[in-house]
Amino acid sequence: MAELGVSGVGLGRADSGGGAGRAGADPLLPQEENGVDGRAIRVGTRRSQLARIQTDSVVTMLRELYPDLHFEIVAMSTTGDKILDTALSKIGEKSLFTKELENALERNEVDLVVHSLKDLPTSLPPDFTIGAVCKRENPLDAVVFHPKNCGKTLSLLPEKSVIGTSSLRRAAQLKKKFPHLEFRDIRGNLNTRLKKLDEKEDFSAIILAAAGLKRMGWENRIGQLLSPEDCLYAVGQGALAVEVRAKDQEILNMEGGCSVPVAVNTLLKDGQLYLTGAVYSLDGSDSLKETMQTGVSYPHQNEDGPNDDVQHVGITAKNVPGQAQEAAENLGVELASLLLSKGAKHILSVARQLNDAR
Ligand code: DPM
Repeated sequence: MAELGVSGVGLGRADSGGGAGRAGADPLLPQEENGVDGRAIRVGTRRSQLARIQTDSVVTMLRELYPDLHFEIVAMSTTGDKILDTALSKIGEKSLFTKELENALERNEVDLVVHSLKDLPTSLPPDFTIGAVCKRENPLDAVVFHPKNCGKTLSLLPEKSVIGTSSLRRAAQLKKKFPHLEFRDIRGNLNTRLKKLDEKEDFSAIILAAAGLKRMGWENRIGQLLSPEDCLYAVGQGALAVEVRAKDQEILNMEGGCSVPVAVNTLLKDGQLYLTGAVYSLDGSDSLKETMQTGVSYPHQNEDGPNDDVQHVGITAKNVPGQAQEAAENLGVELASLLLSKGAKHILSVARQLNDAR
């Protein structure tokens, strides 16, 4: 899986005007030279401002990596955008925000689709795959307060204050932690929700992902960041994923090209985890490779499953105790530091420059 480093976010480019327009039909484009094998690369997105900002940030990175390719953004609405009067959890469709985009992928109307990773169902239909995941933003949930509650925290809000969220995950955890508060559904995109909060007296505060607020430029509205003890975030929250057709090798190759020549290998043997990491120059002549190991033996399996006191591991592997996960993660960090101390950064930046110049 390639990792794109998220950098600049821009709203520079207008979309193709709505619907699933085919970029190839644009008479102004030189048809032979505008893409992989002459293809224009069409990138599908939802229409909300947040979705557009997210998609634009990915397209900006792709344009930097592939200045000769032509990218076109195709915006469309999904069920989750259209049904605004029903609680999310009651609509009864898993792929609320992704289905229409996948349909367009299937019909070759778009070639890539940018999603929030957490909006993707746990397993994708077999015809699709994730080509890239971008560097994750802050994964935590955040509280945005009504202006009249500015400076407060959830625990300081008066008895029976109403908090807006349509996330069962958030409501369930926060009800337990803050029993003096009431929770009510609030739907619509981020702009709509913030408006509902600010311009009425219905809600004392709403809960949103810090990542979305940051991307919208509304970081200053975060009144309280919820620690994992208050509210565990959703799997994948804060990361963007690029979904592609599993059989579209040309696009998959392109996505692979976004990565840097970093390689790892892991071996689990006799309670020891061995991790080998390496970086390479483009022709492989210059390289750096190191192996480190750590003990991950778990003497007795905890009866109620793995303990989950590891807070910085975003994904919890089933049946692996927290200690072992933590050891594995620390090993990765230590290995990366070791490689960096030996000059990995230099090798990678030369490789990146040379690759950009090709
Ligand atoms: C999913 C949920 C929500 C979104 C449910 C959950 C929040 C719904 C709500 C699966 N998708 O998190 O428990 O608050 O009523 C969504 C947001 C982002 C991606 C907005 C948000 C942006 C952050 C990111 C909606 N999807 O969660 O505030 O990139 O993770």
